[in-house]
Amino acid sequence: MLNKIVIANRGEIALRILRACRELDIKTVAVHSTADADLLHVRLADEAVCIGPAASADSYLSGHAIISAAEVTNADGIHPGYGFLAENADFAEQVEKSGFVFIGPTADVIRVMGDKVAAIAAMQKAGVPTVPGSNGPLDNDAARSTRIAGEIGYPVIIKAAAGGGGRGMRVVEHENTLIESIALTRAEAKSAFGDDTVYLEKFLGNPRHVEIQVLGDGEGNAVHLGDRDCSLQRRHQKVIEEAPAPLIPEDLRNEVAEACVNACQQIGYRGAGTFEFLYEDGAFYFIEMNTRVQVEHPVTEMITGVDIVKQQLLIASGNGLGIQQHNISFFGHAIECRINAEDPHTFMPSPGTINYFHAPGGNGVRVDSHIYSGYRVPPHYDSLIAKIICFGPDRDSALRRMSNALDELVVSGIKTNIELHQRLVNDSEVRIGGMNIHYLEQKLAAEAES
Ligand code: MV4
Repeated sequence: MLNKIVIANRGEIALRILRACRELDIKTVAVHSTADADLLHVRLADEAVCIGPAASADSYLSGHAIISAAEVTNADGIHPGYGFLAENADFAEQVEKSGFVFIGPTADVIRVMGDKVAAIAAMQKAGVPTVPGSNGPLDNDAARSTRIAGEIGYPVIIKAAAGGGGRGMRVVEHENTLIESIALTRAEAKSAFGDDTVYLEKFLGNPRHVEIQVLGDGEGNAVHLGDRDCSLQRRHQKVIEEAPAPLIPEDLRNEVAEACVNACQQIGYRGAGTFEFLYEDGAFYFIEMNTRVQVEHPVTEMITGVDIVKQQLLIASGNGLGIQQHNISFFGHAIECRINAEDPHTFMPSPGTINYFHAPGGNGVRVDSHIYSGYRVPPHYDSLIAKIICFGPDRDSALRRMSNALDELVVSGIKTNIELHQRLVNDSEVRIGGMNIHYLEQKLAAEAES
């Protein structure tokens, strides 16, 4: 069993990891920037090490500083959380080469999934449904690219192999702009990622974002924890997530989840992972795999009772999965609202001091947050300050609980998106469920019109 780990992250997820460690009697080392000395998990951790100045590049993204902190505190593992170095294969490799356990997949697997072309190829091989596309990189043969796009049919989308999460993509509506679009996407990919590999897919116009959560032990055993719908997003930032994804035929849901499990078994996947799909007209299309814990993991925890972060720690300790698919059952519905410190009109981050914080509570209400009355939200990082997660026996009860929880929630002194969440959970379309990835942006645009 891991004895002591470094929590290489900040905010709510650092606290979430610390809590899981407490349950498993794993000692904790908080590593933090100078701007984060007053974070809740820094106070609660067994040890704390300042690893650099406020700028992420000099602290949370400094692999050397984090590994040094593991060395001086005699830790045996490093949990990367999400963001920062969580999906950096070189970091994972350095961690393991330095003799520490990286709490996540092997560096090789992270590297494959970071290359979207390689990830898609691996999934196709394992029988996971993918988007019709070039099935490999585009070369500089214009005639070949034109033929591929023509066969797939317009519109198509050009994506950077090193991109993901919405970075480095371009939609092409017609053959007459294909070649210049490939060149532009290639140039942008080269400067953004240092890799100009691009590929092509059929562009799906109105899909939903549905993802499947998996756990693997790295030895060929894997389970799935069902799906989540994360379609309510703005500029690639998820706003509300829920589990299970509404209005999907049960047989299809199970079929795709089982394909993901197969893929994990085939690649010997270790740790928690998320298969991202687009879902349109009753079909699933794999687009990317995330090799880390996700912000939205609590909705899955609430409908399965499985503690995903605890599972990550158990797997990293070499204890295997401890659960088999037949032990996992799904009950009820859960919804998560991401509370951000942001301007409700411009969506610009709105850091500052929270003079008063009151968390909602009650049956089926979970609050994952590092904030407290008097806490100052620093301007240097992500604006996520709390996640409110509500569970109910069905979707409607979960939504009603969320509306009540949002009424109880008080965050004063800074601007937040609480009011946006209130409007959303009471929106008639949201109440029906199954919105596509454009719904929120379209609703905001319509509200701005009137
Ligand atoms: C797509 C797509 C439509 N067709 N791929 C954006 C983020 C990255 N994970 C993949 N993305 C998309 N890929 C094809 N073939 C539309 C998007 C997309 C999107 C996907 C999920 C959630 C929100 C999105 C918002 C805009 C575009």
